[in-house]
Amino acid sequence: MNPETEFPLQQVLDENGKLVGDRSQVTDDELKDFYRWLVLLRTLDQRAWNLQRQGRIGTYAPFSGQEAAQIGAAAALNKGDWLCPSYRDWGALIYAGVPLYYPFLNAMGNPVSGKIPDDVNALPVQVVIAAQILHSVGLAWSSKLQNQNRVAIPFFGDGATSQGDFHEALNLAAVVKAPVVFVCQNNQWAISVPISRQMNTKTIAQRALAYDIEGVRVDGNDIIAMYQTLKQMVAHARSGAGPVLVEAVTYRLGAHTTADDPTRYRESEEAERLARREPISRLKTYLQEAGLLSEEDIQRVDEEAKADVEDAVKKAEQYPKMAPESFFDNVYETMTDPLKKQRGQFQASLAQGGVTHG
Ligand SMILES: Cc1ncc(C[n+]2csc(CCOP(=O)(O)OP(=O)(O)O)c2C)c(N)n1
Ligand SMILES: [Mg+2]
Repeated sequence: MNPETEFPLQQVLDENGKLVGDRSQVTDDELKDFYRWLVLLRTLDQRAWNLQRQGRIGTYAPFSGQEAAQIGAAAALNKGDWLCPSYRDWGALIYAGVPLYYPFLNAMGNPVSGKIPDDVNALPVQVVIAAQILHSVGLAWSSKLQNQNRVAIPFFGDGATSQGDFHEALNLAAVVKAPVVFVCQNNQWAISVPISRQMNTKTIAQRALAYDIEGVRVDGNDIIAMYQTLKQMVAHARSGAGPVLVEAVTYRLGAHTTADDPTRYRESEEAERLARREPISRLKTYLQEAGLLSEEDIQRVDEEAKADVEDAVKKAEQYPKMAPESFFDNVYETMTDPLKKQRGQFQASLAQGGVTHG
């Protein structure tokens, strides 16, 4: 088996913004809307990085470069379908209807950022690598048993495919034909570990063979390929034909988190070469050359994105701060005695000024 011919990279828009495939399943208006979303999310992500550097938020995991993979997949779902994100998937969550200020609130340690609006079917962001992949199978399987016809998409990274949870989830979903579209964003790195040291297979998509399910490899920086392929794969899962494994090939443009320095383990040659494949510039070039995006449009989209993000920063910063002792409150439904004792001790140390608010 040659994985590169069995699982060829699906691409419609190449890295220079040239159309190299069929785009009949996406309208001009949808593409213009995708451009607006890509810019909004990039603006948000860069603002979050700066806020952390200014000491206004805590640790944050940037997703610049991965916006198309997230939006393309989220856009292929229907209202009522499930999203099961990792810590790097704010793009998908916001596209699905989670407020723009949630990532900031999350990086301020405020658990309200885990309270998903009632009209959005999504789980809070998961930090335990690969855990949400199992949860997505449970959600999809229960939806199938209740004839709700809901598809679930778990988002996870290349590193997550080395966890047992990933394999258990694919196996179970294949056995019960749960309507799950597993979306792996292969951003080439798991913190400082490159995929070459993480797996023996040439592709992630080929792992679908082991579970006898559909597998597909997509250029995750090409929003047209992502959206069109995901539409097909979501329809496949919804039809009862079984789950799908999608490998979205992308690149983490920045650091793993604000606590990381990728220059210590990544060649600048690689970073510069792969940055040229990022999703926004190619869509922008295509739209401009097709006469669908003027200079005024570009400026307006930029300005609106900045204004929306500033509004989100304000909302997050005006949000009532959490009391530090509230850390203890959401661990169990009913607080255990040892936890009550620890909470009391903690409050006492706060009163003595041992720990400061903020
Ligand atoms: C079960 C578990 N093991 C280890 C970690 C520490 N950890 C946090 S992020 C990460 C790398 C994940 O890489 P990948 O799945 O490729 O996702 P990416 O961060 O690239 O989006 C690891 C090992 C964790 N959070 N959970
Ligand atoms: Mg990764």
